[in-house]
Amino acid sequence: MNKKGFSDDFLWGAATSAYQVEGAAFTNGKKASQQDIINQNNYKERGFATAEIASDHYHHYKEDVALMKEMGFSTYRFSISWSRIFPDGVGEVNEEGIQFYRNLIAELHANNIEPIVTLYHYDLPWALVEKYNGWLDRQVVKDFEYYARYVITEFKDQVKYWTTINEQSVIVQYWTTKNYVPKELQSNNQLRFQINHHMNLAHAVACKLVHEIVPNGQVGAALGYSPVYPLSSKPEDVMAAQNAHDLRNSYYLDIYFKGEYTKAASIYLEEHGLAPIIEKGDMELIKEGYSDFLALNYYASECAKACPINSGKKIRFNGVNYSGKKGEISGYETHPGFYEMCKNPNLDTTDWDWAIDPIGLEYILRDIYTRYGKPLMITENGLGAFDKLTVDKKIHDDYRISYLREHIKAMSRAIDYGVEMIAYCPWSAIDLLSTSNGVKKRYGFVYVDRTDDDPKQCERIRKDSFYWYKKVIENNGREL
Ligand code: BGP
Repeated sequence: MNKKGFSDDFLWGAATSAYQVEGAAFTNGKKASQQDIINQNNYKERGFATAEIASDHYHHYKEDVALMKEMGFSTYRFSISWSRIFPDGVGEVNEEGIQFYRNLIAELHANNIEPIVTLYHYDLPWALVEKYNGWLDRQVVKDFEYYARYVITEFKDQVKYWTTINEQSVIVQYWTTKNYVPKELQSNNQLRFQINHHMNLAHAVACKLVHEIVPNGQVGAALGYSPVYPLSSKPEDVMAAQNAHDLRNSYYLDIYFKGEYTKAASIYLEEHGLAPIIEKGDMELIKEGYSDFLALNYYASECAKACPINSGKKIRFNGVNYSGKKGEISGYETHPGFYEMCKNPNLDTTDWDWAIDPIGLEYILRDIYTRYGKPLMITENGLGAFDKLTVDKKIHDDYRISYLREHIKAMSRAIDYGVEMIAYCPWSAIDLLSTSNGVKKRYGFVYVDRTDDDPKQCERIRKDSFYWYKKVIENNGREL
């Protein structure tokens, strides 16, 4: 086969998100985001680090950009903290807050690193949660527009690539950790899809703003995406996998690229009282906010089997492994009569039960490109692991190298079959706070020396994967 390989302008980099890496949560005018509050609770309940210091990137950004430069990055995907810029969600801009991003973006450009900016990565200003329960209220779309217009205008000449909202599908699944939801509302599953609908409106607004304000701007959502395989070739399992695919994947992609909700998934939601309330004009707005590309966050594939309507099971959404001991996942998403998620017996997993499946990446790139025909970028992909710092200050993370190597190979095979790829940004540039497992679950090329209890000095130490990735970038993915 004719190997195309990575184009000369292919962007190599890595990703982070504001609340997971920056720290300085209450510094220079920034007020709390909902993640500051959620993570304070995580610390109390599970001993996971708070977001207060995280990796202290706010104070180390120059050093961090220098490390990215050393690895040869041509891009860096990060998010902007809304409450650093508008501490109360709307109103007066916090000059010191916006200055941080001016400095960061200038530093990136000075090092020839193209920024890919995410407008929203789980961290809604706490003020808006207090005011009207955040994403539960349609007012949030207006306030998001206020924030997004400011940021997009500010950086219109410095930022070409914008991603709107990080992982709507994951927000629906894990809605009480990605969002602050008052206890009394947590059993109302319809609200998951209502929040998602408000996010679809916000996404469309941001797409329109980029098209209107940024010369040659490119915009798309960053979607958490896993292919769903049937547990067996029994037709009922295959049908269940299709149902899961419709509700977990197409339900988002069809909005971004066709401006409509997937039929079968919508009917299932309506029949179970879970469908969002859609107001007049909403679908027109969603159609107008078209995407130029799709950013994909891929970690694992998923598996589904049939779940008969009379199985006696109840609807449930997520399962989490908090311990990092294989097999301790708390359960699987279940929709009686539609599908039930389950473990794939053919794949090994990470310590947190995420199936390791490079072919799954090739599969989704091929499938999505065939169905929607838009360029794709990877804005997350990586292996969460317990890294060990040796006495001579080394981290021998060969397991991470082998995970990334196989996924880059998979992406390259997809390119050989004609998929248009813009960028590869694995998770994460440096170690940072996990969304659900504290700081001991690490993803970075750079070790940040801290524990859940003790932030120490957050010293940066290059891992073996750092040197490996540097070589990959140097030879543009030809030698892995
Ligand atoms: C994605 C999120 C990231 C990131 C990653 C790893 O869902 O966009 O913010 O954290 O997953 O997940 P975790 O931190 O739970 O291991």
